[in-house]
Amino acid sequence: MSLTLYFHPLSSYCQKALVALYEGDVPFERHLLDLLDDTVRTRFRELWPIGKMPVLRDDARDQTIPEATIIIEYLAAHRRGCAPLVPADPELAWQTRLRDRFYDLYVSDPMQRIVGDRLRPDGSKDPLGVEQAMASLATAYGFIDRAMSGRTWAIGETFTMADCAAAPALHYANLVAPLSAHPNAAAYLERLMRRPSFARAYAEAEPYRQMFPKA
Ligand SMILES: N[C@@H](CCC(=O)N[C@@H](CS)C(=O)NCC(=O)O)C(=O)O
Repeated sequence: MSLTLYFHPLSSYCQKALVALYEGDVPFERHLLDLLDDTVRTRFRELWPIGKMPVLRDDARDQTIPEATIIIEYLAAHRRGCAPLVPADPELAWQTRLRDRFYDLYVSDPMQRIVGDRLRPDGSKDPLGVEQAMASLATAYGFIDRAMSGRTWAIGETFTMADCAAAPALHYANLVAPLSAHPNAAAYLERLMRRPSFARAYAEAEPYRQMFPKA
């Protein structure tokens, strides 16, 4: 399998895919994208017209795989010996997928809306949108705090695709809306930060960290 990941180290969804690749010790080539560059953006859209990263290219199977979740599902399906990030047990599999969706839709999405607003020029800000995103995060934090009581990882003792989603989502969300009032969620984030796969993705983002917009 000859794999290339189109990504940027600071991107939360790219970190989600990186965590899965590192968990499975999967060899791959890196294609770093600077989407602020018009030429790079145009060429990337030839690969994936939606223009969002990460995208995995599998030359051996002539497949282009967008969407972090689908990249992880693809690795689980086609990469023998890869860590079982999507459990074979159907009961655990739907629970994994539910939590994966949860972290994307109810943590990453509002977090991105808040961060995105910081990048808008004065006069184009959306305070109501930010307020609504903050409220969504507060609801999600309450759910996570209850769900993580007595649990190590999102679905129990096994690290899965849901934890790949949770690690960057919670890390960035915690920067815009601290988890301090949610001790189980905060402790979960600490465990995620210590997980070698995410610690590696996090360290690789270090040279770009100053690009993250401050409040
Ligand atoms: N649904 C996509 C979301 C990916 C996404 O939002 N990627 C962001 C970076 S974290 C991106 O490519 N932003 C650039 C853009 O929207 O132009 C996934 O799960 O992979």
